[in-house]
Amino acid sequence: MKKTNELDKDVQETGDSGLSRRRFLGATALAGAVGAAGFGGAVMTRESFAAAAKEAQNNITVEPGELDEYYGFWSGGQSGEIRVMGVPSMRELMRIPVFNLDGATGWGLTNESKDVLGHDNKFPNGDAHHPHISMTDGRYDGKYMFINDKANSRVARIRLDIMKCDKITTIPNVQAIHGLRLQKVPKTNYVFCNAEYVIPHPNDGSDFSMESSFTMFNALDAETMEVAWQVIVDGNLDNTDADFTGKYAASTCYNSEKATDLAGTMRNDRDWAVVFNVERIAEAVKNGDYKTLGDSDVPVVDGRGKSPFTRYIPVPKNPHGLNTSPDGKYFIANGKLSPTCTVIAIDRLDDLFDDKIELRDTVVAEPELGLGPLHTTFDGRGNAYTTLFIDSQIAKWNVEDAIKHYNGEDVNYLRQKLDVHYQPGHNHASLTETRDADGKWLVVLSKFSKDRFLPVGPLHPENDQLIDISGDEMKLVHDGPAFAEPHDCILVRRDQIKTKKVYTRDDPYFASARAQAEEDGITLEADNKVIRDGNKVRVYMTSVAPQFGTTEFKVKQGDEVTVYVTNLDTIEDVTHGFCMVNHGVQMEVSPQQTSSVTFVADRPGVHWYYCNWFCHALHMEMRGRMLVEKA
Ligand code: K7E
Ligand code: CUA
Ligand code: CA
Repeated sequence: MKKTNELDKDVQETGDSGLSRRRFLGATALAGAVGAAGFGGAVMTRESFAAAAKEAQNNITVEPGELDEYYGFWSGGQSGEIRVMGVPSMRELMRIPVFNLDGATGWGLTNESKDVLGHDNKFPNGDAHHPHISMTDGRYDGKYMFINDKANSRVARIRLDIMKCDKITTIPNVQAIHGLRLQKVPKTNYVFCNAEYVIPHPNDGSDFSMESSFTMFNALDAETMEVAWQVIVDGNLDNTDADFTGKYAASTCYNSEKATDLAGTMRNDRDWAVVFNVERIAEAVKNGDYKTLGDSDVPVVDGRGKSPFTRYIPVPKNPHGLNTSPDGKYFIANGKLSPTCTVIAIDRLDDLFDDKIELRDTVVAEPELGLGPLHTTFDGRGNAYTTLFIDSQIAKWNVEDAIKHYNGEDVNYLRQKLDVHYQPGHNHASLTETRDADGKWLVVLSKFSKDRFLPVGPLHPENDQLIDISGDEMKLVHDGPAFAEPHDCILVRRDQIKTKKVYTRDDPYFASARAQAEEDGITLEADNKVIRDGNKVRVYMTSVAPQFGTTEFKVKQGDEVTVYVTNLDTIEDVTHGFCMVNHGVQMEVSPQQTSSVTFVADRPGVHWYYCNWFCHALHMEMRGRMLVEKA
């Protein structure tokens, strides 16, 4: 086995003209390469990385009491959550439960979270991949974050002022929402998301054939979180991104074969980058030129074959990531089973849709970069950074030079390759998906960490690596272990996020508690009262450190009890909790917040409740008793 840097020379020498043996990979080659190249020939030593880190231009040390320059938002993968990081310190600042259950905050237990998740939600899991923040004119506006759930075909929205999830929508008639990106211009009106798997329509067990199967590209209204429209496509859909005109979005398709088996998905040497004409789709929907599927009333247009809505640009091979350059010029499809990325000129798409040029005429470069290109990110200075999953490297390359090379000029577009540890999936440079791409930091989310951390049993953490890209050379400066499984992350300047430090009492997050209180004649901010309503009992209490407003209440065995706690503390950081011992009930009540939780008092006797968020020197004493009379 050659060292990876020798192989890179092969790639450069072979260029675009000849098909090297590495040009296309079959399943066997892929598996072999992960085993050998991936885990074998590290070029830099641990010491040389340490030395490079010391020379990095950007200071990664954030002293105690100092604040990070960037927020990082990490998806939690199959953990179903979002993590808020500080960059460059790589400190985890917060977790935002979304599709998962979270006992600390009571997410999935409280009525407020059930208002979002659905009171009949059956799913305790999620698979969150792609967090993205709303934009105005191609710049983060700090209002919302959106994230997909591949596991249960949902899309969630997070309010960034309180960093809580406030809406979740299930996408109808599809399976597995994967790629998710936002309209950038004029602002994020649409959330674009790909459904990955093809399923029969109707999927009611009457027909399992591929002929009646398809998947769809979906757009949600970012404000209402209703599904605005769906587009039926050929093949399947993987990742997506939008352009900087507001007109186009594009998605990768790795299964143009519509195969149900692994070998079948690799039959074609080229699959597609599917371009969506958002303008035309929206126009057709506005004109009532659509159909609906099954019980859903979401407008559906047919983008299969030669339609006005889509174009299928052939790109090699089982492509994965789809990334828009921050100058707005290019869509880049990452080859995965081909060592190439395909650069598509966005300013040629008008002509493509008007049938003035051929599909491949939109391709302006197809640089060979190395094995297993998955995702590409940008520094705003014309350079692109592509993860090479199999080579365990980041390839830094210059887009305009790659275009010159494609046009036959003798230029080297590759700038540098840096080893990462190991098997990188996504990478993301600071502000790279916006006009503000500033080329300071690059985060690489490595899927394997094997020898980088103290061993913790057979399940290993991921390795999130931080790279200084501000100079000519990439410099690895930090390893950060992460639990399953950040697929993607974004970096946002800290001044672009404005959060509340305490809730305001009119916050819609607890609107349903307020509505119930009004119906019961209760003032949440003052009253400590028990309301009986048949076998439903509503206990309203306030909290001020270190006391609950109600320290004892009496119910009957079998009563359905709802406890509302309103935290009257106004001081930043004085969060209380409410836990009913032996009842599986626990929740967060932050300053000026109302939280509520419902449970059945199924056992007679004395049941203590307590504050489970350390709030005061007398926090242990912040408690009370529920007295349950025998039925
Ligand atoms: Cu893991 Cu963006 Cu879901 Cu690539 S995706 S790695
Ligand atoms: Cu209130 Cu602890
Ligand atoms: Ca394929």
